Amino acid sequence: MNEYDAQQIQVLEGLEPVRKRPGMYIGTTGPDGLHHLVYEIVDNSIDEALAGYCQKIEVFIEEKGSIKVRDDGRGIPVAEHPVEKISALEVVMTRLHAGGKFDKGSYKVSGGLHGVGAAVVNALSDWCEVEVSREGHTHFQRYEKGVPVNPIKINGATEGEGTQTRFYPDATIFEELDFSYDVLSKRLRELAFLNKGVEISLTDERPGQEKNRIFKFDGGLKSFVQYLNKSKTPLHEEPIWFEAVRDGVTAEIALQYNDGYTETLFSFANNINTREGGTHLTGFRAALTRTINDLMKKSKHGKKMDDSLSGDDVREGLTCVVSVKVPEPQFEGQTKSKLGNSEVKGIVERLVGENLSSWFEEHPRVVDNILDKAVTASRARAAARRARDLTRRKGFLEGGGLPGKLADCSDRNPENCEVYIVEGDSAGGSAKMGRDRKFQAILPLWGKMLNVEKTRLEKVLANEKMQPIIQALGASVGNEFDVEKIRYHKVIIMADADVDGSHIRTLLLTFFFRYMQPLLDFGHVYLAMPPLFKLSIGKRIAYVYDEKERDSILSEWGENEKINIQRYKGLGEMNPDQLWETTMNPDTRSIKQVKLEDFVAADEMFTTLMGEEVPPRRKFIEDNALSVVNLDV
Ligand code: 0RA
Repeated sequence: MNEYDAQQIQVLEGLEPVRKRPGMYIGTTGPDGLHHLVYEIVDNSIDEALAGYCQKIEVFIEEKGSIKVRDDGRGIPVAEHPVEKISALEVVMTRLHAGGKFDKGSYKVSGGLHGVGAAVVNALSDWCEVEVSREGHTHFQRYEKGVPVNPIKINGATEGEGTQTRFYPDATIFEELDFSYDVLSKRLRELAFLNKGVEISLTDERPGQEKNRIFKFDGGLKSFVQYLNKSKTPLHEEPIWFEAVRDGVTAEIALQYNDGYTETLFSFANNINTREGGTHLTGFRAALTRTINDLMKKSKHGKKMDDSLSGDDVREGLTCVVSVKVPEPQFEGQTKSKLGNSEVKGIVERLVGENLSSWFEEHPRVVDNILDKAVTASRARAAARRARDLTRRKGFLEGGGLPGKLADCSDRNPENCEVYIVEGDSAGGSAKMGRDRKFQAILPLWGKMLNVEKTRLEKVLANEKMQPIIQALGASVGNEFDVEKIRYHKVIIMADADVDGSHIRTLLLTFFFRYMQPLLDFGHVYLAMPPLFKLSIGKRIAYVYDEKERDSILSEWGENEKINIQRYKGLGEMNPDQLWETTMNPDTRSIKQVKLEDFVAADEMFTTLMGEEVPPRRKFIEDNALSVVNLDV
């Protein structure tokens, strides 16, 4: 086997380092790290698929919570390793083979741990079992905490080929062992979009939770953007799509405009979501802006437009996925999710320029639609710019001044600080009096709430309700939003526990999602949880947050007629001390952190609830009305 040349046999290390410092290999031992184990195993199968030998990958959450991943690739090699004198399979499972090129002549495309993923999973598993079918037999080995418990067993004849890995994570390493079907499903769907034609299935076999899904997209990224746009109105039926290779870099890109105002752009490098962008994205954006400007100049708009279209103009209403596969990707940035390879920018820029131009040549009608949209966007922007007092805008976007109604805190370290966004002047007043002014700021909202889902950025910037929020956070907005500049690490929405409160929460979350998304990505947004009831007998007092809790306290205290039950209708009913005690004091309050786990699901939800189209909203309400138990009393 030619894989084992001298260079590749270098340092082979055991698995102790992985068990000693799991964080170094999988990031965390929390839920993210747990799910990462599955991705590592699946990545190996994806590589086999990209090499052209595997069509189908099946993932199971087994009855007792273990994971099984099965593929129909060639099977991990089982021949004896010339130096280690054990089978290649055992080397793959039990050694950190530095260099990463151990098992392939070609480079590894999918993300992961450069070929040591299986060994890392094995090291962090209570038990792990691999069964390889190749050369007419199945080859089986079991490991416990990374150590083989038997020599490889060669069993009966088999015709098929493939690899099956089962593992149960080590409870002494992970905080919890509960695999989420939704989390796995989201990533597997994404992998199926990114690797067209590969069938990836997920089956939950846990009692009471049985379900199954199969993902297979022959359209690749074209299917991905159609999926992203499914609750929107596209400007053209067929997404623009192309795939091309240059200097060893493969780029696959799909884009489709819709009639909305937001830009939805996903980028991937070697199947890893590059949330922080990078050179591939820069190259794509440059080429898109240039290509559309070239078309504009040649069009009927050419003579009438004084200025070029800006990047924002040409990306309004754009849904796009950019995926590149790079031989030696370099990941940078805070979360190592920014592609750094400088050569990629030029490569992608040229590929996109050429392919977009020729696609547009063949689709003149689509060009007209896109140009109309971009030119309208550009005019709207220009008009808004003129109408507004520029200096004022500059001041408030860059943290020059603070809004008049903000009661700021005294601490200047954003990590310690929180801002309560409060609807209504009366609740705002109680909150100002009840707070700890060292680290808690209060921003009361007033005026008519804007639904940002139906507006352009310009209108948002001019809105009297939104402006103070942008100003108070001090980190700008939209594409310029810089999460590192925020003045508070906790942004707490405090609204009543009723229908109006829900409406305000939803409007504010829509705003954060569309215009300050990193705020959600980094977990800075919270919901205050004011109590629903106050129960008391004499001096004994309990604040409770839902009906269930109320009933359990009532039965704990005994069915005593003297229990006084007060239902709070709104924040305004509480005096400052009560508000502090129940809702604001970090030692006694409970707050909910809002996190963005699934962009696609969130996007769809906001589009449905807040967007222009009424029928999907009606359907959503009809489908969900029955599960609303306590609307408002
Ligand atoms: C290296 C060489 C060969 C197969 C694989 C790796 C392989 C690894 C994994 C991990 C999960 N599934 C996999 N499928 C295949 C094949 C070498 C040959 O047959 O010549």
